[in-house]
Amino acid sequence: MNQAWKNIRHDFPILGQQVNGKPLVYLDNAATSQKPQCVIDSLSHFYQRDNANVHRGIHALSMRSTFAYENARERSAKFLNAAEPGEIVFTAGTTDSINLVANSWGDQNLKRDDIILLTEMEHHSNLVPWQLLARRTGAKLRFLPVVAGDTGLLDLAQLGKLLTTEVKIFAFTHVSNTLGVINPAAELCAKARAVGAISVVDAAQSAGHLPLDVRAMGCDFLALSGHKMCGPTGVGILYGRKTLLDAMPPYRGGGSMISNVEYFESKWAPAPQKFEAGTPNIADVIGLARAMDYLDDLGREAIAEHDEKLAVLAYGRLATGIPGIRLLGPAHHRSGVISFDLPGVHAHDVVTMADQEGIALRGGHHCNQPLMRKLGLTSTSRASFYLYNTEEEIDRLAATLKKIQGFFVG
Ligand code: 7TS
Repeated sequence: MNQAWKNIRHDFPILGQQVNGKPLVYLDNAATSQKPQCVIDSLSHFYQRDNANVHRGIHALSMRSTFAYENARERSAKFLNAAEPGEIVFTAGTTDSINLVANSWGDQNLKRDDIILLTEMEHHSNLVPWQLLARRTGAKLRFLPVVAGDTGLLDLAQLGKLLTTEVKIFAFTHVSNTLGVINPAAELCAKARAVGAISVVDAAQSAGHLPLDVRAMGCDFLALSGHKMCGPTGVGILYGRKTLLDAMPPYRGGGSMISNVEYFESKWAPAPQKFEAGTPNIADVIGLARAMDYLDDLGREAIAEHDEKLAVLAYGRLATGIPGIRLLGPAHHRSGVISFDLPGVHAHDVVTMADQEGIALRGGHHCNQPLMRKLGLTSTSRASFYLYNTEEEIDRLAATLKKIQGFFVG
């Protein structure tokens, strides 16, 4: 770990507070991460010095904001190792990115009885847009199962049977927001390509946690949200292979996405502008690029190691320290998301009592309702770690869960 890690908690002003009279332990990072001061500063600096609309003015402020916005695109291409900045479309987040692919590529390329292959562990964001596409086109959905039990691993042995030539899209999550499992993205993308399907990777839970290289992964599309990787809310990225983006129709119409407009028809600007209608989220795009610098200064390998170390430690401590607890996901080789069921205690009670101790958890179905049903659950409690969490916080989590169990179950 390099020098940048030394005072890492001081980079996040929000972490210094007390909640319910106790020092805050923020373990809801899978929902959204906290923001370092440098990202907060980049937003206020933009509004204090450079604020102007992009791609239209020739005055100094407009040129500055256009420069910063397009620099952020270059920064994002480097962050993902895309072949060129033109493969980066700025969106409102993962949900928006997936809807863009489903509506644009999906409507143009899918026909009745084609198959959209998903997995049983998809977040509703990577399920409902495909259901809507299937309804519009007559295509069908198919699901790669999760193996029986609680390891959360995909049943890869079924892939050969499910990934047939009728499959046109294989969309899957890189990291599950409920199970914490890391899926073998490169292998899945290669298998999709072998049958002529496009691959769509939901990287909401992996961007900012694991090193990401879209060319090594071999994906056709990849979606991420800025707010889960130390960046602002309301901004995200759709990475798309340039040849695919070039051939796709626009998803939304408006200013900035055209090359020429007549009363009855228009011509589109090239990608990625074709997909960025209207005034974009300029400040937050710039803030997201600052978050990428922050993460790369720490080192994404080091972040992944830190997440996994905490998750494995927490898994072991809860498995041995809390009798009867049901832990989801693998014990090792996992991300920093740990969901659990404490028999006899509703997840909302766990979260409410943990909050009394200053600990922020999430309880519910985590936008994973079909997976919950498959696991025979309606909800779980979830602790999710990120770069500023510590082993002492895991001690507090374990002690608090013990107390909660004692209170409800005796
Ligand atoms: N995909 C996955 C795997 C996610 O975990 C989430 C958000 C999304 C997509 C949607 O991201 P958005 O930024 O467009 O909303 N997951 C969660 C969660 O687990 N708790 O709150 C949000």
